[in-house]
Amino acid sequence: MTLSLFDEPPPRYEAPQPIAQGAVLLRGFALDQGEALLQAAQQVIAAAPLRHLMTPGGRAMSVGMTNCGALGWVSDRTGYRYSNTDPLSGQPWPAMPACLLDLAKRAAAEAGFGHFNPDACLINRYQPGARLSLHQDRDESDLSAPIVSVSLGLPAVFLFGGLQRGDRSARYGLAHGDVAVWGGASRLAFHGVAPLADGEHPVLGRQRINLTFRRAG
Ligand code: MD3
Ligand code: FE
Repeated sequence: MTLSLFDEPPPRYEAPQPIAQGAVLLRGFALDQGEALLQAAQQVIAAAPLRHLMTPGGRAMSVGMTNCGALGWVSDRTGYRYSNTDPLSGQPWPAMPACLLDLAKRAAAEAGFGHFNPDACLINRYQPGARLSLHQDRDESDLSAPIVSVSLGLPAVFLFGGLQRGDRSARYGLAHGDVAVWGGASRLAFHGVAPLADGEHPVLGRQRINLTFRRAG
């Protein structure tokens, strides 16, 4: 029998893969809902457009961002914070679509974090070349809650470091449908995303969208 690429079963979710204390990869966990998640994200983006936020240092971020949920992460010359309104419109952020909230809760539970109730979902849009330099997520008031991240579209190289900026970082490929959960001892780990390589995703084209769910308030 000849085995060709075309005979391989399509990728699907199998099992949680622990990568560090409190950090779990759920490869393919969102695959069967990719279309619904994308539609929900597009609805949010239509109401609260992606924008390149200014860092406190005065540079525009290469990643386009927006939010849904009660709180949204924003950055400007005065610093980083969560806001209950979109600074572009002065209006509350769009509500978190039920399919997004549901996926985040199920992923957290699958990774061993029950009772996750996110009030913020940051939507990151990467075009080729966009990157996120090494940082910690520490603007949330409840650091005992994990962060759930969902990757859609082009694959990215995710950098996962330690609790000190100088710690060596490991690299993980994150593909369409992959979900990661970061809590416990990994909650304050430094992390980032390498510049996005160009490519064409069958559904999303030349971009990657990442959704991160947080308990911010
Ligand atoms: C590890 N986003 O929005 S998600 C961010 O792919 C962010 O857009 C990246 O980092 C992205 O802040 C990575 C994965 C992630 C999110 C939060 C973490 C990994 C984390 C918090 C602690 C440790
Ligand atoms: Fe982060």
